[in-house]
Amino acid sequence: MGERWGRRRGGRGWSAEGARRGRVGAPSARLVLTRGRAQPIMRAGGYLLSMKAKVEELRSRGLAEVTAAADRAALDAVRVKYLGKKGLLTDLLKGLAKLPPEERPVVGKLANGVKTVLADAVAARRDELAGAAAAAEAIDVTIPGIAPALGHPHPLIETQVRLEQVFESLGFEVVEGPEVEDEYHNFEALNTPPDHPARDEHDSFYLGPMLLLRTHTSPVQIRVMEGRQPPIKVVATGRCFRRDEADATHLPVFHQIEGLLVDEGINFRHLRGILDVIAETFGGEGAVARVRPDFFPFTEPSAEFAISCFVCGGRGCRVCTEGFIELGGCGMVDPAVFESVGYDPERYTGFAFGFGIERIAMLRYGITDIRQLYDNDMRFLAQF
Ligand code: 2NL
Repeated sequence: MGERWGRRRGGRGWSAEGARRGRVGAPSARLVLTRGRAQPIMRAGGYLLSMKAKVEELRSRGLAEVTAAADRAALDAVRVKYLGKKGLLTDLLKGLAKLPPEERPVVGKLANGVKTVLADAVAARRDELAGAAAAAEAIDVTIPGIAPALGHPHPLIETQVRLEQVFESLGFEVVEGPEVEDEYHNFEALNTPPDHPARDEHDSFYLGPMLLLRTHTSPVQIRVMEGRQPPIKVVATGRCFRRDEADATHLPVFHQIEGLLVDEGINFRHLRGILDVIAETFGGEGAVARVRPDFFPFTEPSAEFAISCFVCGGRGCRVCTEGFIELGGCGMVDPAVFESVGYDPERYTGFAFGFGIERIAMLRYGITDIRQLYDNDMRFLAQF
């Protein structure tokens, strides 16, 4: 602003500083006194000064209003107000006619400069507002995401799938069957006579005179044998139902996994071999199966089987009974069962075994109450 704008007929130049001080119109007394033709200079100089002051004021007010414009509409109003056809700067330029001709270029140049400055400021503010609007709409990819609560398989089903994988790796095919069964497939074909306690209404869920919820997965094996000839090597898994009072180790609903292998020349040692593999799967290398005599209507001989404890390795601990964990039952398929499915019991022999999946899941995860597997309490299930 220290720049000189122009000179008046051999007189002293007007500094910007002087112009600003003379905003209200009157030049300083000193100036008046030092000039010979006081009056005309006063008039012309006063008008020039006031014009310069006006331009300067328009500049500073205009800039302030541009900066204050909060949106495009407000900014446009400011632009029209100052730079429009009937705007303040245009008005002022029209007033140039009142100036002596030699002074017009000074104020004209000044006014045009302010016009440019304001136009530039409007453009800059427009960009700024556009940028702000874009930023407000833009997606901030650096904001941390909200992780959706992902589920996972229920520990019981996960255990079932793991068991199925173990048996698939041993060459067994996984099969399924209906949960609603007829008495024939659930009992009769399995050599279970009508006076057997399991067939009592108090022990099974009957849906009709001959229809019930399956009490084990064995009827699935019957259906497989009805449909094809040996060799048979399958495992049936699924939900079974018995009229049990619920407690820490019993529920009216439970899951079973049951294996069946039928071919010529199959004997009890083949069964023992598979049971040892099951023991090693849970207990690691060196773990063994133990079999003790038992009774099932559909196997002869029958046995209960246990595996050496995978916690203490057989020395005895809280989890096991004298170093062994009792798992389920097994045996050689009773010839009467083969007869009911049309297999020649003279030609074919086979073994079967079955155990509860809940028990395996409880051992696996240290669950002490079977009911927790059915409560569907997310605080419990989310742990697995
Ligand atoms: C147990 C015992 C067992 C079987 C299931 C079976 C099936 C057919 C023929 C002969 Cl088709 N047997 N299955 C045999 C012995 C025991 O399950 O305690 N399960 C939880």
